[in-house]
Parts: sequence; structure tokens; C-alpha cells
Amino acid sequence: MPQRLPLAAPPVRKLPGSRRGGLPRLTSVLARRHRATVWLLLPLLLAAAACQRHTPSPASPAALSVEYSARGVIRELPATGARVVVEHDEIPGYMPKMTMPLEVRDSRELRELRVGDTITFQLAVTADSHWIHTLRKAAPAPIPALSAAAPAVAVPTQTELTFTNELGRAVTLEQFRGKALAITFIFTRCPIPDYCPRLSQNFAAALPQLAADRTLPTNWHFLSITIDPEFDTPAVLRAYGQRHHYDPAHWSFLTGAREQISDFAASFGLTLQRNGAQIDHNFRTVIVDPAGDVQMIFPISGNLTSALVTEMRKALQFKSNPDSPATQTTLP
Ligand SMILES: [Cu+2]
Repeated sequence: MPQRLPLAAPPVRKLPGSRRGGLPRLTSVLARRHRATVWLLLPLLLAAAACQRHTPSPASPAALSVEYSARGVIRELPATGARVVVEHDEIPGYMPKMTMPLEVRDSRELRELRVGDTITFQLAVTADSHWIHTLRKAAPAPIPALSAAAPAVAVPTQTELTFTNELGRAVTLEQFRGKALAITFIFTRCPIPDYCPRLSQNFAAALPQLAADRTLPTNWHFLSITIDPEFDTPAVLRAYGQRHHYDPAHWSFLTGAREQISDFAASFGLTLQRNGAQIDHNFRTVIVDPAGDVQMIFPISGNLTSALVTEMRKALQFKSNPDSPATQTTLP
């Protein structure tokens, strides 16, 4: 069974107000899985944070205890610094397959590499640190996307996930049921061109392509949800949308309670760390079909425009009515 769109916040933290309906049903494998990941990664994240405060000194050869050969796909490359996020295969004898930040001590090794590249590398582990070196590009990676074949999650029939859109109106995710959705998480102050600005450009470029296709049904919508809700008020979001020539009929910008948004984003594997006006974050663009099934999660930034258009077409043509073949053109 496919992963379903969690229309209500994962029950990690208490939200204000009452809870009704199916919300507790979302005591989901999904939420538990991500919490498990966070706990698993916590020592590494703390170590990474500690590393940013003082430059790690290269370990002396005597301190080197063990080296592993590994292979993985680059999921994030920092604009500066030398920490790379790699989704690596199992490293036998050391750790299972996972996505994690890894320190690269010689940042020149990152020069030729891009997000989505498959690499082989050496992982050096000493008693008190670990880093990677000898990064080599391997065979090209397939389209970078997480499989949506995650453990099944029941969709609550009631939702208390309420946002405010860029026009200042209250909206719930439930209102978008029956539409194919592309959901992404951004903040308007994000200064790194290849991060949030790129995600918004993806939507801005995909929107007219979908809108111009008269063979497509029109029950689709883009949602850009801010991870900086205190700053990104409806007015700020609206101005941001206008800068991206957004069409309110097909693209909404949502703000809301910070915890609720963080929890919702975390249910797709988005992690974020606030750092003054900046937010360190990874990327999730989620394609949801009209039935509420998560079809695809893109865990990267970069130019996803054509992949987005393709996935939205798929969601609309193949999944909006499972009994009907690809030619169906349901209009809302
Ligand atoms: Cu950003």
C-alpha cells in the first residue's frame, strides 16, 4: 500500500485545541520512522555542529583506526564549507544504509561534484571523529527520488492542519483533497540561489506548462509552505508569490503555527535547524495524487521542473481514477 498524505500533523507534539476524528490514527510508522532517524542521527548532528565551531585538526596517522570503502548519492552540497549529505549504501560492519551529513576535509574534492551524483568514497573513522576522502564519481545515478513505497500510513478523515494562505485566508489540506498536489517547503529569506529560490523557480516554470496543456484536468495545485512562519506572513508570502508570477488558482503559499509546519515537514523527512534569520534545511518536494497517496518525494533542490511536470501529469492521468486508464480527463 502506498504512503498516504498525512493530512493532519504527526502526533509528535501536542497541538493546541481539540483533536477529533482520525488524527490519532496517524500514530504512524512514518512518524515513528522519522523520529527514529532523528535519534539515530542526533550524535552525528551534534558532532557536525561542534565541528563548525572549531576547525577539526587532521588526525595523526597513529589515531587512524579504520577505513571503509563506501558508495552513495550526494543529496546536499553546501554552498560553502565541507559537509556533504550522502545517501549511502550499507557500509558492512559499520552502519546500515542511511542519509547523513559527512565531513570532507579537503573541500577541493567537492569541486567537480553535483547534487545527484553517485560517488564512491573512503570513510575514515577514528575514536573521536569521522570524515570522508577520495571521492570519485561513479556511474550516473538514476532520477533522484525517494521511493514512495514507504510503510502505509492511514489518512485521517478529519484534519486539524490549518494554514493561512498568502491572501490571509484559512485553508486546510483537506480542501485540496481531489487535487494532484506538489508540496514544497521554503522560506522567503533563503539566500542561497540553488536552495529555496530554486524550488520556487521550479514551481514558477512548471505552472505555465501544466496550465497550457488542455488535455490535462485542472484539479492540480502547488503548495509552498514556509518554514519561517514568523517572518513569512501572508503579506510577505503574497509579495514573494507575485515576484514569481504565481497564479493563485494553482499555487498557494501557506504559513501557520511553527510546530505544526515543522512536524508536517518532518513527516516527509525534512529537517531544519534555525540559526538566527537563517535556517539550515534539506529539501522535500512531495507529489500527492488526487486520492491523497504520496506518489513521489524529491529529496533535492536543483532544476526539477520537467520532472515535476511529468509527475504531475502522472498523478492526474493515472491515479485520479484508478479504474480508468491514462486517457481519462476528469474535469472538476
Ligand atoms: Cu532554503
